[in-house]
Order: sequence, then C-alpha cells, then structure tokens
Amino acid sequence: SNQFQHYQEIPRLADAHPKLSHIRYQYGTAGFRTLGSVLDSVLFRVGILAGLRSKKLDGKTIGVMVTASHNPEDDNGVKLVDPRGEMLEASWEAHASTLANAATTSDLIEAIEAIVRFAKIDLSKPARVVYGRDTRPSGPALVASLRDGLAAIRAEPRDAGIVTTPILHYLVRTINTKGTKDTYGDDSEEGYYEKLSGAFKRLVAGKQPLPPLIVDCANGVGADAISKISPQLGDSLKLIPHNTATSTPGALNNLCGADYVKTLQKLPPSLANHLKIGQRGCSFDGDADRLMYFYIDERNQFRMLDGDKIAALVAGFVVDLIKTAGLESDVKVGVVQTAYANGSSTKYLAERLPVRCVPTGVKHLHHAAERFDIGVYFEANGHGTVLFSTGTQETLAHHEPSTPAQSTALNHLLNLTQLINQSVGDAISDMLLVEVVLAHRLYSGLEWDSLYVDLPNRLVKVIVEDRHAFQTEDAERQLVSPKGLQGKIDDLVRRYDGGRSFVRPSGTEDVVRVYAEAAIKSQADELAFRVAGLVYDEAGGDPSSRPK
Ligand code: G16
Repeated sequence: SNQFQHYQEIPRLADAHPKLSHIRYQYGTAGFRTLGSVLDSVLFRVGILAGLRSKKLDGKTIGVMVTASHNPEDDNGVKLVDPRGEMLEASWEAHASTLANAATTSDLIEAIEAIVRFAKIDLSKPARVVYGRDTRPSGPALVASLRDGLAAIRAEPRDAGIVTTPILHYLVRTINTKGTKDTYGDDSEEGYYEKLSGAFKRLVAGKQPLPPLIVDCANGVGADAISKISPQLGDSLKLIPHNTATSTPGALNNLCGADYVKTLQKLPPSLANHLKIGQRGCSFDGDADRLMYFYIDERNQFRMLDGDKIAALVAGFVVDLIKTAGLESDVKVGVVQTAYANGSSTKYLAERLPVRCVPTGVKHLHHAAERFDIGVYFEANGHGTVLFSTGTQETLAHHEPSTPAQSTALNHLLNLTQLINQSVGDAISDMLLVEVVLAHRLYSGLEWDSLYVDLPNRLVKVIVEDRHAFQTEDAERQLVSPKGLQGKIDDLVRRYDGGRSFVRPSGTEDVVRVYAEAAIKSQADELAFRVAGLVYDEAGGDPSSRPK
C-alpha cells in the first residue's frame, strides 16, 4: 500500500540481513536468546519491530537491549522495552516471533504489512528507539544490524552504549516521562547514578557505616557501573569489585556471577581467598539485573542469601516502615514469587503477608506485583524489585505524620521509592536496598540468614531433543505434556520427606530445568537427579547429557 512509499530501503537492507533457513526463533522468557552468531537477521527485524511499536504508541521511545544476561559469552540476545520501562507487552511477542521467522525478504515485508494492518499502526507517526548492549564480543555487529533495522523503518535512534539492562530500562522511562508529572529522573546514565546514590546516602545518614562489601561483577557490564557509582557513594558504602575483566575473552559469567552462585550454591573460586569469616559479598550476572548475596559463617562455610532471602528481608523492612508511618490500614504490601521459591521462604512470607506464585519471567512477576499497593517481587535467582503503585506514591506524598517517628518512617519510604528501580529488577539498586536494610536493622549476614532456614534444594538442567515438548500449567508446577510424566514425578516425590519437584522448559537456554527440594540435602540431590532421569528417558536426550 502507499503507506509504505517512504520505506523503500526495507528490501535492500533486509537482503543484507538474510534469515538462516534452518533456525526457528522464539521470543522467550527474556526476548530472543541464542548463539550470537545466528542473530544478525533477528536484530535487523527487531529494529523494524521497535520502530513499529513506537509508531503504534505515538512516537513514545521504545528500548532495545542487546544482551544474553546470565548465558555464556557466545550467546547473545535482544529484548524490547515498553515506554514505562517495562517488558514488551505480551501480545507483541507474537509479532516479534513472526518477523524473526519470515523466510525471505518478501515474506518479511508481507509480515510487516500484516502487523501494520492488524495493530492499526499509522506509519506517518514518528518512531524513537533507545538501545544499549552488554560487553559481549558479538554486541557491536548485532547493534549494527539493529541500526539497519531502525534506519529501514526510519526510527530516530539513540545509542546508550554499553550499559546494564536496568539502566536501559531506566533511560526508557526517564525519556518518556521527561517534563511530565510522572518524571522519573534525568534521562542519562549519570542521572541514574545520582538518583540512586543520593537516595542511598539519605537513607543511611546517621547510621553506622557497614563494613566493605565484595562485589562479583561476573566480568560483565556491572563492573563499569560499580566503578561509576562508587565515587558517588563515597564513604557511605565501600565496594570492593572483583571479576571486572570485561574484555578478557571467555571470562563473562564463567565460574562467577549470580547464576553460578545460585546453581552451584558455591562461592566463585576467584573469591575464595578474599572473603573472610563474617564478611558479606554479592554477585551480579552478566547484565547486572540479578543479585545474589553470601557470607562465610563461623564454621568457615559458604552461606547463600538468594532472591527469596532478599524478598524476606526487604518485605519485612517495608512492612515495618508502613506500620511506623501510621499507614497500615491504607497501604497493603504483598509478595510475588515463582515455583523456584524455597518452600521455607514461602512459608515465612505467607505467615506475614499475601503471597502469589506466577510463572518464571520478570514480566509475569512485575504484572502480579502491580496489583498490590506495594508489591515485592523476587525470583529465587535474584531477579526482582519493589513496586509502589501510583496510589501509594500519592498517599506517601500527602500523608501528614503526627509524630517524629512517623515522619522519619515516611521519609524513609519516600527515599526508598527513589532508590528502588521500579521499572525492572536491578542488581545495583537491589544491592543498595539490601545494604540500607542491613544498616537499619544492624544485621550481619548471619542475622539476615536466620530469618528462616532454607530447605535443601537442587537445580539440574537436562538437554533434550525438543524442549518445547514440555508444557506446564499452575504457574509451572504441573506438567501437562509429555502425557503421564507428571504422575511419575508425583510418585517419586511422595517417597521423599518434605519432597517437592517440578519440571519446565527454560525460556533462555536450550534445556529443561528440574528443581527439587527435600528435608535433607542428599535427598534433594537424589530427587532432582531421579526426576531428571525421568525427563531424559521420556524425551530422548543427548546421551552425553544423561543426568548421573
Ligand atoms: C531471564 C529472565 C528471568 C528468568 C531467567 C531464567 O533472566 O529475565 O525472569 O528467571 O531468565 O529463565 P528460564 O528459566 O526460562 O531460562 P536473565 O537474567 O537471564 O535475563
């Protein structure tokens, strides 16, 4: 149609980024994610889609983040960010997959035209897109493909450079709210560091400074962010960065980082001689949106403080502030978890607060958390944040405290709304939040850890021929396909004291994940491996990967 007359560059540019015929792409848990070497056409097409999304939303700025987060260095990925800094609206994920899988240039053009018709997009609207990437070696070439896509759809690009995923989300939100009543901060990376460090310093003013914190940056972009925010934090918090080798080939997420710590329940070897008894440390993942804490206890044992422990710590703190501020009857706090939440954490939280369980993926948790006045959401893997509803923010802004104690608590709450990245989970913001609570509570790792005792648990990955054969329901706690497998898992689980196990396909790696917990560690391990064996036998996995 003649709506397209201004987009004559699409065919030529699309021809320069042909789709690999043997690959089927899927917009998964966190966008497209696979080997960086097969993503060229996907990035080009995502550029076009981001432009279309912006046009659909009247020229609001859309974000594109090029990252594969916790995955190995050879992987890469891309995800879109909606105008308020949230994940792409679910209904558009299908458009993303359609564009990514169009076989030829003419199929692609037809697919674009179909989306324009279906979503009723006015192509004459402007399009604006801000993009960033992590430190992966495949990043620059993929960004060049993305830029071609943006040029083809005539979107105005803004390059955020190498940034953490949460900073990209922050930029999207600040750009779109600039000069409005919802203004969220200055739309620059510096604005982000100033906002967080300013709020942190106000929150810990007058508190005894905590001992220095070791930060495992996973050899990723979090290292840059730590070096930029440290000077602004000054004496309020001393950070000791480790694993900052962002340009060493193969180092990213290798034997370090939040996923390593969570999956293996071990200290990264590179920290072994650095963490002293009682000292706390934390790990980011490759794009600094996940956070795991840990410390070494009196018996020289490694103790992990995961996303569930962070949720318990933070939710308790927020609830106490709400009470002290005299807002208990106006503001209800709730918690959102996934099936990976440790059973003990769910029990601990549910005795105090409403708790909801949703499928894996920040997008699911975020939306569920928005239903509470204050929604605390954390995945066990360390991904999460706290959301204050618009109504709650207004309540906080207008509440008139009647005692000095109420006034102090109210101020803390207002500063928390500044400290916390409310667009997405953010390792740096979450780390500062944890440090604030520890400083207020006078907690070391030990006291924090003692909130509840984790049930022993085990995560196992199984490589199968087709992970899409695995389908779940009930927030991923039940398998509906392959048929009959859930019954076999249930039979096994019944034989273990305190046993619980579930199986689901990963949306970021080509594996099926198995989780198990039980009263004793050896039993949790055994249950996980036996369930993994069932999965393997059912799905005909790669023989070298049969769980042992
Ligand atoms: C992404 C998502 C998280 C999810 C994780 C693992 O994290 O944002 O919500 O928990 O993948 O997902 P899955 O089990 O489906 O592979 P990241 O840090 O890799 O972007």
